[in-house]
Amino acid sequence: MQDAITSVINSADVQGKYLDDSAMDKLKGYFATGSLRVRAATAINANAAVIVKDAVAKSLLYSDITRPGGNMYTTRRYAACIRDLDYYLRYATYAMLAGDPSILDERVLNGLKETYNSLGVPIGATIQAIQSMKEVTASLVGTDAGKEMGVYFDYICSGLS
Ligand SMILES: CCC1=C(C)/C(=C/C2=NC(=C\c3[nH]c(/C=C4\NC(=O)[C@H](C)[C@H]4CC)c(C)c3CCC(=O)O)/C(CCC(=O)O)=C2C)NC1=O
Repeated sequence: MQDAITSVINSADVQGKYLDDSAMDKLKGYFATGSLRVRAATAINANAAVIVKDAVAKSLLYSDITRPGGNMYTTRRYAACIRDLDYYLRYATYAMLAGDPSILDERVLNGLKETYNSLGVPIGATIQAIQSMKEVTASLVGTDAGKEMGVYFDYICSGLS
């Protein structure tokens, strides 16, 4: 896993150079948003279950997916779906704190699409639910932090599609 600091330093080190202006600007941007990130993560941690529940209500509930024949039908599969959404929220929050998406590649997206396809988990509906979490999260944490979280929710969606 990388973060905004290690990724800037690693790429300077590969070239054997001190940090240049653009590298310093990246670091400045990251440090300047530090308290924004911590405040957003605190709000998300305290409201994770509500964020997932509201996102499900907005996107999946009362659709064919929760009826017989749908992939969320039966409490076991419903629970697996809720658990997956909670993974996406938690890992997107880690990535937002780190300011870097690499943790998503390593711990969430690796092999996920293949798993979903082999189990018949609908990817389009999953993406809709993640987009709903993005909206619900933005309304909780405010526009700036919401945009930053949006980067990582979108990253998961493009990794799935
Ligand atoms: C932390 C990294 C990580 C991820 C991401 C993860 C995902 C993941 N989701 C799974 C299943 C599943 N995922 C879903 C999800 C859904 N079905 C729908 O219709 C909805 C659209 C959607 C929720 C948004 C369902 C229903 C299953 C169970 C499928 C089955 O067994 O038939 C499985 C198969 C094994 C299991 O059931 O636990 C994995 C590995 N596991 C991990 O360790």
